[in-house]
Amino acid sequence: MAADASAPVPGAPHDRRPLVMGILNVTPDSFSDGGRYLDADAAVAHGLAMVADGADVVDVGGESTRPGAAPVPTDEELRRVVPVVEALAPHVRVSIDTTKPEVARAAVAAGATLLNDVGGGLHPVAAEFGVGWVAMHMRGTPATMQDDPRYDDVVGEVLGSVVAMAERATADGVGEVWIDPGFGFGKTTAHNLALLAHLDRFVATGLPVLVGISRKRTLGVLLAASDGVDDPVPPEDRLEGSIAAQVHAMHLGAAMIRVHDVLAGVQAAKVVAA
Ligand code: HH2
Repeated sequence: MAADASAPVPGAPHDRRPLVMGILNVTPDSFSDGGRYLDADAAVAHGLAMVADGADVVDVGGESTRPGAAPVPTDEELRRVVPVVEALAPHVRVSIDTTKPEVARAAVAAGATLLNDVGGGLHPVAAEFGVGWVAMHMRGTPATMQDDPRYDDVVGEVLGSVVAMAERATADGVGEVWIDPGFGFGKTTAHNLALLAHLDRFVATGLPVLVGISRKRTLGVLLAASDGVDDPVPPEDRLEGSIAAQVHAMHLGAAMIRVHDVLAGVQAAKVVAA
Protein backbone atom coordinates (compact mmCIF):
# COMPACT_ATOMS: atom_id res chain seq x y z
CA MET A 1 0.00 0.00 0.00
CA ALA A 2 1.30 3.46 -0.86
CA ALA A 3 2.27 5.61 2.11
CA ASP A 4 -0.13 8.43 2.89
CA ALA A 5 2.09 11.47 2.47
CA SER A 6 -0.23 13.65 4.51
CA ALA A 7 -0.32 11.29 7.51
CA PRO A 8 1.42 12.48 10.68
CA VAL A 9 5.02 11.37 10.88
CA PRO A 10 5.66 9.51 14.15
CA GLY A 11 8.07 11.38 16.32
CA ALA A 12 8.05 14.48 14.15
CA PRO A 13 8.13 17.80 15.99
CA HIS A 14 4.75 18.71 14.50
CA ASP A 15 1.99 16.13 14.47
CA ARG A 16 0.60 17.66 11.30
CA ARG A 17 1.91 19.97 8.64
CA PRO A 18 1.41 23.73 8.72
CA LEU A 19 -1.65 24.84 6.76
CA VAL A 20 -1.49 26.40 3.32
CA MET A 21 -3.74 29.30 2.29
CA GLY A 22 -3.89 29.75 -1.49
CA ILE A 23 -4.20 33.33 -2.78
CA LEU A 24 -7.02 34.05 -5.23
CA ASN A 25 -7.02 37.69 -6.28
CA VAL A 26 -10.14 38.53 -8.28
CA THR A 27 -8.60 41.88 -9.21
CA PRO A 28 -7.16 43.64 -12.25
CA ASP A 29 -4.18 45.09 -10.34
CA SER A 30 -2.74 42.75 -7.69
CA PHE A 31 1.04 42.94 -7.62
CA SER A 32 1.69 39.39 -8.76
CA ASP A 33 -1.41 37.87 -10.38
CA GLY A 34 -3.51 40.97 -11.17
CA GLY A 35 -5.87 40.47 -14.11
CA ARG A 36 -5.46 36.69 -14.38
CA TYR A 37 -8.59 35.75 -12.39
CA LEU A 38 -10.86 38.77 -12.78
CA ASP A 39 -13.38 36.61 -14.64
CA ALA A 40 -15.41 34.53 -12.13
CA ASP A 41 -15.06 31.27 -14.11
CA ALA A 42 -11.28 31.67 -14.33
CA ALA A 43 -11.14 32.49 -10.61
CA VAL A 44 -13.20 29.44 -9.61
CA ALA A 45 -11.13 27.17 -11.87
CA HIS A 46 -7.93 28.48 -10.28
CA GLY A 47 -9.41 28.03 -6.79
CA LEU A 48 -10.32 24.41 -7.54
CA ALA A 49 -6.85 23.80 -8.96
CA MET A 50 -5.39 25.06 -5.68
CA VAL A 51 -7.68 22.69 -3.78
CA ALA A 52 -6.41 19.82 -5.96
CA ASP A 53 -2.86 20.92 -5.09
CA GLY A 54 -3.63 20.65 -1.36
CA ALA A 55 -4.74 24.13 -0.25
CA ASP A 56 -6.36 24.03 3.19
CA VAL A 57 -7.89 27.49 2.76
CA VAL A 58 -8.52 29.64 -0.33
CA ASP A 59 -8.26 33.37 0.32
CA VAL A 60 -10.55 35.29 -2.03
CA GLY A 61 -9.83 39.00 -2.47
CA GLY A 62 -11.46 41.62 -4.68
CA GLU A 63 -9.31 44.63 -3.81
CA SER A 64 -5.55 44.87 -4.18
CA THR A 65 -3.66 46.04 -1.11
CA ARG A 66 -0.38 46.61 -2.92
CA PRO A 67 1.31 49.95 -2.13
CA GLY A 68 -0.60 52.74 -3.88
CA ALA A 69 -3.47 50.52 -5.09
CA ALA A 70 -6.71 52.27 -6.05
CA PRO A 71 -9.69 51.70 -3.72
CA VAL A 72 -12.54 49.58 -5.14
CA PRO A 73 -16.21 50.59 -4.65
CA THR A 74 -18.19 48.20 -2.44
CA ASP A 75 -20.62 47.06 -5.16
CA GLU A 76 -17.74 46.24 -7.51
CA GLU A 77 -15.90 44.28 -4.80
CA LEU A 78 -19.11 42.37 -4.00
CA ARG A 79 -19.61 41.59 -7.69
CA ARG A 80 -16.08 40.21 -7.93
CA VAL A 81 -15.94 38.03 -4.84
CA VAL A 82 -19.40 36.72 -3.89
CA PRO A 83 -19.93 34.30 -6.82
CA VAL A 84 -16.39 32.97 -6.38
CA VAL A 85 -16.83 32.38 -2.63
CA GLU A 86 -20.16 30.67 -3.26
CA ALA A 87 -18.67 28.31 -5.87
CA LEU A 88 -15.62 27.38 -3.77
CA ALA A 89 -17.12 27.09 -0.28
CA PRO A 90 -18.55 23.57 -0.80
CA HIS A 91 -15.03 22.36 -1.68
CA VAL A 92 -12.64 24.12 0.74
CA ARG A 93 -12.49 26.52 3.65
CA VAL A 94 -12.77 30.02 2.18
CA SER A 95 -11.39 33.18 3.73
CA ILE A 96 -12.34 36.63 2.48
CA ASP A 97 -9.58 39.20 2.07
CA THR A 98 -11.42 42.47 2.59
CA THR A 99 -11.52 45.52 4.81
CA LYS A 100 -15.21 46.28 4.19
CA PRO A 101 -17.90 45.04 6.60
CA GLU A 102 -20.48 44.77 3.78
CA VAL A 103 -18.18 42.52 1.76
CA ALA A 104 -17.30 40.43 4.82
CA ARG A 105 -20.99 39.89 5.65
CA ALA A 106 -21.88 38.92 2.07
CA ALA A 107 -18.91 36.58 1.84
CA VAL A 108 -19.89 34.85 5.10
CA ALA A 109 -23.46 34.48 3.78
CA ALA A 110 -21.90 32.87 0.67
CA GLY A 111 -19.89 30.41 2.80
CA ALA A 112 -16.64 32.08 3.92
CA THR A 113 -15.61 31.21 7.49
CA LEU A 114 -12.47 33.33 8.00
CA LEU A 115 -12.11 37.12 7.72
CA ASN A 116 -8.66 38.03 6.46
CA ASP A 117 -8.86 41.67 7.31
CA VAL A 118 -5.72 43.66 6.55
CA GLY A 119 -7.45 46.81 7.86
CA GLY A 120 -7.86 45.43 11.37
CA GLY A 121 -11.46 46.57 11.93
CA LEU A 122 -13.67 43.58 11.17
CA HIS A 123 -13.51 41.65 14.45
CA PRO A 124 -17.06 42.75 15.38
CA VAL A 125 -18.30 41.11 12.16
CA ALA A 126 -16.36 37.95 13.00
CA ALA A 127 -17.92 37.93 16.47
CA GLU A 128 -21.40 38.54 15.06
CA PHE A 129 -21.22 35.58 12.67
CA GLY A 130 -19.04 33.20 14.69
CA VAL A 131 -16.24 33.04 12.10
CA GLY A 132 -12.46 33.35 12.42
CA TRP A 133 -10.47 36.58 12.08
CA VAL A 134 -6.90 37.47 11.14
CA ALA A 135 -5.26 40.28 13.12
CA MET A 136 -2.67 41.62 10.68
CA HIS A 137 -0.32 44.50 11.34
CA MET A 138 -0.30 47.45 8.95
CA ARG A 139 1.28 50.87 9.45
CA GLY A 140 -0.87 53.51 7.68
CA THR A 141 -2.96 52.60 4.65
CA PRO A 142 -1.97 50.92 1.37
CA ALA A 143 -1.78 54.41 -0.20
CA THR A 144 0.77 55.68 2.34
CA MET A 145 2.26 52.66 4.10
CA GLN A 146 5.58 52.59 2.23
CA ASP A 147 6.32 56.31 2.78
CA ASP A 148 9.42 55.96 4.94
CA PRO A 149 8.07 53.64 7.67
CA ARG A 150 10.04 53.89 10.94
CA TYR A 151 10.08 51.88 14.16
CA ASP A 152 12.28 52.01 17.26
CA ASP A 153 11.85 48.27 17.77
CA VAL A 154 10.00 46.77 14.83
CA VAL A 155 9.57 43.29 16.32
CA GLY A 156 8.36 44.54 19.71
CA GLU A 157 6.01 47.14 18.23
CA VAL A 158 4.42 44.84 15.64
CA LEU A 159 4.11 42.01 18.14
CA GLY A 160 2.55 44.30 20.77
CA SER A 161 0.10 45.63 18.21
CA VAL A 162 -1.17 42.26 16.92
CA VAL A 163 -1.42 40.81 20.43
CA ALA A 164 -3.50 43.82 21.52
CA MET A 165 -5.72 43.38 18.45
CA ALA A 166 -6.12 39.68 19.23
CA GLU A 167 -6.99 40.38 22.88
CA ARG A 168 -9.61 42.92 21.86
CA ALA A 169 -11.17 40.48 19.40
CA THR A 170 -11.20 37.66 21.95
CA ALA A 171 -12.84 39.95 24.51
CA ASP A 172 -15.43 40.84 21.86
CA GLY A 173 -16.24 37.15 21.45
CA VAL A 174 -14.22 36.04 18.41
CA GLY A 175 -13.38 32.38 18.99
CA GLU A 176 -10.63 31.92 16.38
CA VAL A 177 -7.98 34.63 16.08
CA TRP A 178 -4.82 34.44 13.96
CA ILE A 179 -1.93 36.91 14.16
CA ASP A 180 0.10 38.05 11.15
CA PRO A 181 3.08 40.46 11.15
CA GLY A 182 1.88 41.90 7.82
CA PHE A 183 5.02 41.58 5.70
CA GLY A 184 5.34 44.59 3.39
CA PHE A 185 2.54 46.59 5.01
CA GLY A 186 4.45 49.69 6.14
CA LYS A 187 7.84 47.95 6.41
CA THR A 188 11.21 48.22 4.72
CA THR A 189 13.23 45.18 3.66
CA ALA A 190 15.17 45.41 6.93
CA HIS A 191 11.92 45.51 8.94
CA ASN A 192 10.53 42.48 7.09
CA LEU A 193 13.73 40.51 7.64
CA ALA A 194 13.80 41.35 11.36
CA LEU A 195 10.20 40.16 11.71
CA LEU A 196 10.92 36.96 9.84
CA ALA A 197 14.06 36.30 11.88
CA HIS A 198 12.13 36.72 15.13
CA LEU A 199 8.90 35.02 14.16
CA ASP A 200 9.38 32.67 17.11
CA ARG A 201 8.37 35.58 19.39
CA PHE A 202 4.98 35.70 17.66
CA VAL A 203 4.66 31.91 17.94
CA ALA A 204 5.52 32.09 21.65
CA THR A 205 2.28 33.99 22.30
CA GLY A 206 0.42 30.72 21.74
CA LEU A 207 -1.75 32.36 19.07
CA PRO A 208 -1.66 30.72 15.64
CA VAL A 209 0.62 32.68 13.29
CA LEU A 210 -0.13 33.34 9.62
CA VAL A 211 2.71 34.43 7.32
CA GLY A 212 2.13 36.10 3.95
CA ILE A 213 5.47 36.69 2.29
CA SER A 214 4.86 34.91 -1.03
CA ARG A 215 6.55 36.76 -3.93
CA LYS A 216 6.81 39.97 -1.91
CA ARG A 217 9.16 42.78 -2.83
CA THR A 218 11.61 42.09 -0.01
CA LEU A 219 12.38 38.78 -1.71
CA GLY A 220 12.82 40.56 -5.05
CA VAL A 221 15.33 42.88 -3.40
CA LEU A 222 17.27 40.01 -1.81
CA LEU A 223 17.40 38.05 -5.06
CA ALA A 224 18.54 40.92 -7.30
CA ALA A 225 22.00 40.71 -8.81
CA SER A 226 23.18 44.16 -7.75
CA ASP A 227 21.09 47.05 -6.49
CA GLY A 228 17.96 45.21 -5.42
CA VAL A 229 16.25 48.25 -3.97
CA ASP A 230 16.05 49.97 -7.36
CA ASP A 231 15.86 46.85 -9.46
CA PRO A 232 14.25 43.90 -7.63
CA VAL A 233 13.64 40.65 -9.55
CA PRO A 234 10.00 40.53 -10.77
CA PRO A 235 7.27 38.69 -8.80
CA GLU A 236 7.24 35.73 -11.23
CA ASP A 237 10.91 35.05 -10.44
CA ARG A 238 10.45 34.90 -6.66
CA LEU A 239 9.21 31.31 -6.22
CA GLU A 240 12.38 29.79 -4.78
CA GLY A 241 12.95 32.79 -2.53
CA SER A 242 9.35 32.51 -1.35
CA ILE A 243 9.80 28.86 -0.48
CA ALA A 244 13.00 29.61 1.45
CA ALA A 245 11.25 32.31 3.48
CA GLN A 246 8.22 30.09 4.09
CA VAL A 247 10.35 27.15 5.21
CA HIS A 248 12.11 29.43 7.68
CA ALA A 249 8.73 30.70 8.96
CA MET A 250 7.30 27.19 9.33
CA HIS A 251 10.46 25.99 11.05
CA LEU A 252 9.96 28.76 13.63
CA GLY A 253 6.37 27.63 14.11
CA ALA A 254 4.11 29.47 11.64
CA ALA A 255 0.82 27.56 11.59
CA MET A 256 -0.24 28.76 8.13
CA ILE A 257 1.47 30.24 5.08
CA ARG A 258 -0.38 32.40 2.53
CA VAL A 259 0.96 31.50 -0.92
CA HIS A 260 0.52 32.01 -4.65
CA ASP A 261 2.20 28.65 -5.45
CA VAL A 262 0.15 26.10 -3.54
CA LEU A 263 1.77 22.85 -4.66
CA ALA A 264 5.25 24.11 -3.76
CA GLY A 265 3.96 25.44 -0.43
CA VAL A 266 2.27 22.16 0.47
CA GLN A 267 5.38 20.18 -0.41
CA ALA A 268 7.52 22.49 1.70
CA ALA A 269 5.06 22.21 4.60
CA LYS A 270 5.15 18.40 4.46
CA VAL A 271 8.94 18.34 4.52
CA VAL A 272 9.17 20.86 7.36
CA ALA A 273 6.64 18.89 9.40
CA ALA A 274 8.58 15.69 8.92
N1 HH2 B 1 -0.66 40.22 1.88
C1 HH2 B 1 -1.41 40.66 0.85
C2 HH2 B 1 -2.81 40.60 0.91
N2 HH2 B 1 -3.43 40.09 2.00
N3 HH2 B 1 -3.31 39.08 4.12
C3 HH2 B 1 -2.60 38.62 5.17
N4 HH2 B 1 -3.20 38.09 6.24
N5 HH2 B 1 -1.22 38.68 5.17
C4 HH2 B 1 -0.54 39.20 4.12
O1 HH2 B 1 0.70 39.26 4.18
C5 HH2 B 1 -1.27 39.69 2.99
C6 HH2 B 1 -2.70 39.61 3.04
C7 HH2 B 1 -0.76 41.21 -0.37
O2 HH2 B 1 -0.52 40.21 -1.32
P1 HH2 B 1 -1.44 39.82 -2.59
O3 HH2 B 1 -2.83 39.45 -2.18
O4 HH2 B 1 -0.73 38.79 -3.37
O5 HH2 B 1 -1.46 41.12 -3.48
P2 HH2 B 1 -2.47 42.33 -3.62
O6 HH2 B 1 -2.66 42.93 -2.28
O7 HH2 B 1 -1.78 43.24 -4.59
O8 HH2 B 1 -3.77 41.78 -4.15
